[in-house]
Amino acid sequence: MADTTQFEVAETEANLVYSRPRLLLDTTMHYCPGCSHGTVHKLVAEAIDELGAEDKAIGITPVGCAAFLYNYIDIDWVQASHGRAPSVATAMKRLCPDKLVFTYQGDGDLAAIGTAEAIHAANRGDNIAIIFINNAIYGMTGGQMAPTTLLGMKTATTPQGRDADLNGYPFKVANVLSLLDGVTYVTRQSVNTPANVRKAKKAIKKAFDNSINNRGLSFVEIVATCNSGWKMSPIAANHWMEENMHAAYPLGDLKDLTGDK
Ligand SMILES: Cc1ncc(C[n+]2csc(CCOP(=O)(O)OP(=O)(O)O)c2C)c(N)n1
Ligand code: SF4
Repeated sequence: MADTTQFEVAETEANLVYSRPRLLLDTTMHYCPGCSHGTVHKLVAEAIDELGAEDKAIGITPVGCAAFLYNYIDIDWVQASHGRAPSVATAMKRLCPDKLVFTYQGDGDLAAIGTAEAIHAANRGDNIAIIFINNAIYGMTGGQMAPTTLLGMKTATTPQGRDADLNGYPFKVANVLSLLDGVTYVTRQSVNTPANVRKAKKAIKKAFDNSINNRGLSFVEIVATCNSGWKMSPIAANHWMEENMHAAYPLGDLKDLTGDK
């Protein structure tokens, strides 16, 4: 008699087009529906798994909405307070040079309170990867202006829109870091379409591979949505990002000294 159970399993596997990344824990995420963080977490988990780096990976988590990232991906983590993630990553990488060491930081964490740490880690050329989520706002603390907030953009602290005379200009972190000698790979990606999700994953994987192989500092900016902070539906936020954020922060590689390695 045919083993119908075996047949059903085989048929299910043949039809499988999508499954939860192996390293992504089966935990409900705390993010608002539509937030980019969840998508990028998935890419981080897949990239580590595909590199076979599960036992090598050490992630450094930020303050901000992604502070609980350590609850979602099954690797080793260190939680760093207020912008200090690149300094903690520097220490981890120098103590464990064969590891994949990366930070995951928002624009408030990296480009405001942690500007010095990011710039000096980059200038030292520490062999770490930085994943930078630029959603142009402080999501966790209630939607205040971030250094990357666009001119004219309304936030809790710029209710009339960001004014250059009063608030300065959007801080183009990737452009600044790409000028530094210790930085070997700088790219700006987004997760607004399936094609861009695939490109973002490729960039994250390359940055992680650079860290494992000690090829200098890699910086992957992901231009992202914060639909709650922007007070939009997820779909409207995606459109708004495409029209406004991608114009101010064009996607693509800004620097690549590591080639196709
Ligand atoms: C009043 C106040 N100022 C500063 C902080 C420190 N802080 C914690 S989260 C955060 C903003 C994080 O924003 P971002 O890094 O852009 O991450 P997001 O939440 O948007 O992902 C800040 C400034 C705080 N908790 N409260
Ligand atoms: S507040 Fe913004 S960044 Fe935070 S989880 Fe919600 S959508 Fe995401």
